[in-house]
Amino acid sequence: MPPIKRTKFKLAPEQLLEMFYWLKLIRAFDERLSILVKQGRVRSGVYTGIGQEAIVVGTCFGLRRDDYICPLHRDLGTFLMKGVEPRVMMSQMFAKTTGLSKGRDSALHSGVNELGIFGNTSMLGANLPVAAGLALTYKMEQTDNVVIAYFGEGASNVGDFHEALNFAGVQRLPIVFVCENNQYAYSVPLEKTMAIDDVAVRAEGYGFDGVAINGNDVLAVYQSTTGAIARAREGDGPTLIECKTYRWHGHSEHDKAFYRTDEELAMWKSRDPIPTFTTYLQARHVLDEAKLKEVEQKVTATIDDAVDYAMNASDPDPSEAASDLYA
Ligand SMILES: Cc1ncc(C[n+]2csc(CCOP(=O)(O)OP(=O)(O)O)c2C)c(N)n1
Repeated sequence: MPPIKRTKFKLAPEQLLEMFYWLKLIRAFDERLSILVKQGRVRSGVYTGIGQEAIVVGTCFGLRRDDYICPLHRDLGTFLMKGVEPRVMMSQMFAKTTGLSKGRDSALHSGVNELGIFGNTSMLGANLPVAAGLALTYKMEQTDNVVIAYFGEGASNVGDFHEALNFAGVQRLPIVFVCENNQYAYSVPLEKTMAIDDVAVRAEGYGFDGVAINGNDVLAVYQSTTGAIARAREGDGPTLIECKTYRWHGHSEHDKAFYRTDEELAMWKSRDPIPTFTTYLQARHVLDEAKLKEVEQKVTATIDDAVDYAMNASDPDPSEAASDLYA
């Protein structure tokens, strides 16, 4: 695999703190959802990304509002970072009228055109050719926008993935493929689905660079994505970034994940992206006890407010089930 040139970047203290806020907010959002599922209060299927937040924050941080993302079932945090209000996102999980789809879908398939969020379908990998199509539009319209397309290592084994990468490579499309390699596709460990160690090497077969990085290091993710986005904006085509990570919970909140060991989970929890980044911020004197408390209070207040708002919002009226439909 050809080495991708190291991208230089500089983030101001306020930007580092903003990244920290997002990591904490996205973690808290998922943790609260997990509790609400156990209390039987959430109607949607819930697929938390706890442990994977550095990928969401590192990839979305350098995006513009008019860039497009094509998220996965596990990427609720990308919606928040792209500008969906926590209240609206929580309402979506409660299937309330104040949610993105006004209570009409299982929470994971809504998009927001104005914010550049594509509504994914359930079929694994199916978002990738659509993402390539969006990138083709940008190329044809000669804008400098980019698309970020997310997928799991499991999805990288389906045909759609290979077609999308091939097309993006041939057309030199402004797209960044982000693989969230969390070691399992549902209950299946990656060694049972792939005969290679790194998904990143697949990019070479389609004529562009792939890189495998520590997906639990928010700055490493940001660095790779910043370089990939800059190349895409300049017309230099796609990049594949494979972020090695781990999901702490089961595939979804109903999955107890008996297929993995406590030792394995403990090993990955010791690589939690948040304390690592906290230590870095403290060492750089960007974060002190008072600021940490401030961020934590803001996060808790935001989540409390979102849950209150969603729980008190109205349910959809069955008579409106067929409104807003178009062909
Ligand atoms: C084409 C297709 N096959 C199977 C499924 C059922 N399914 C949903 S999620 C999932 C596992 C996904 O694993 P991965 O792509 O690694 O993403 P992760 O959930 O680990 O983030 C499976 C098998 C599906 N939705 N679509």
